[in-house]
Amino acid sequence: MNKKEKILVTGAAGQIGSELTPLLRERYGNIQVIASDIKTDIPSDLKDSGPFEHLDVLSNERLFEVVKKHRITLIFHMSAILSASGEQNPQHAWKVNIEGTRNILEISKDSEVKKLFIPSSIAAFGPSTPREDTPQETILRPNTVYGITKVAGELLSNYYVARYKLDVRGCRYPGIISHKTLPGGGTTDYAVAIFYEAVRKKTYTCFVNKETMLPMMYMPDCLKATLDLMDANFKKLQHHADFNVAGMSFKVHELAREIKKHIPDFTISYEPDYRQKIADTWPRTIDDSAARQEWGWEPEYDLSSMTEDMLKELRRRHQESGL
Ligand code: AKB
Repeated sequence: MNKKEKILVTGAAGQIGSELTPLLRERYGNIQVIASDIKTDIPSDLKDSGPFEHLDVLSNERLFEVVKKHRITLIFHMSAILSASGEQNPQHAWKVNIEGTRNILEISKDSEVKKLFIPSSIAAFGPSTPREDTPQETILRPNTVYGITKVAGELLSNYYVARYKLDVRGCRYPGIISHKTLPGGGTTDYAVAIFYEAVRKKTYTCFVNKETMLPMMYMPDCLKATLDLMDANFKKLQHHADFNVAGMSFKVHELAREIKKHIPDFTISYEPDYRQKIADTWPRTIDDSAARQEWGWEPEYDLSSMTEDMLKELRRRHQESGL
């Protein structure tokens, strides 16, 4: 990505957008990076550090206006409805994830936008997918509406690469663990909530059972994966919008044990709800050899280093201002 790019981030106030946007501003200059979100209560660090546009990706006119006004050349399309929220309102998830993504692709095809990042998710897999070391090329038959929209998003993005020569890239994010902005509406949210509650109350009631094991990634690795993939040489890519990427995998009781090393009186209990069924259809571990071979992907954090850093950051925030 070169320094002259004009970059639009959708969903900039979300879990990933709120950390990706400042990083892009640091790299490319504040003025070059336009943050956008459908939300109106935007944290001041995001709103005051560069341009901000209120944007609903379902409004084609508004999207067109923003892309034209700023002469956008590159888009990170981070807005989406996640798995658990998707099951609460499937029609809305379909609309935002399918129509929103199609709007972004269409506007890009007809404007100066040359390159896009459109994330997929481990939710693209389903109950008939092999759950251990889930291969890059495998069965994609998810049974959540979120997963269905992610498979469609991957296929549509790859279609725009082949048909319109748009440079669309994306990876299948695992659960993302971070301490700046809470995730909203995901099945993997327990792996973030557990840290907040451990610091706040030293106890957590988990909505999936103790044996649940899912692929996860710490935010610094998520940002690295996103930017490394965007920086990769297009000619070296055989895949485009559907890369498997792995960080770490752990069972919930293993995460609790790791937290206990730092907070010895931490306790956990389990009250599985509808999200258990979703988690049970997703991989336990991921084979990300295509990402490693095609663009040199390598994660830095494991369970122990992630836990240490999360607790350090959350304790600092807890002491400064509460969580
Ligand atoms: C979710 O749990 O829905 C997301 C995801 C894995 O895409 N975090």
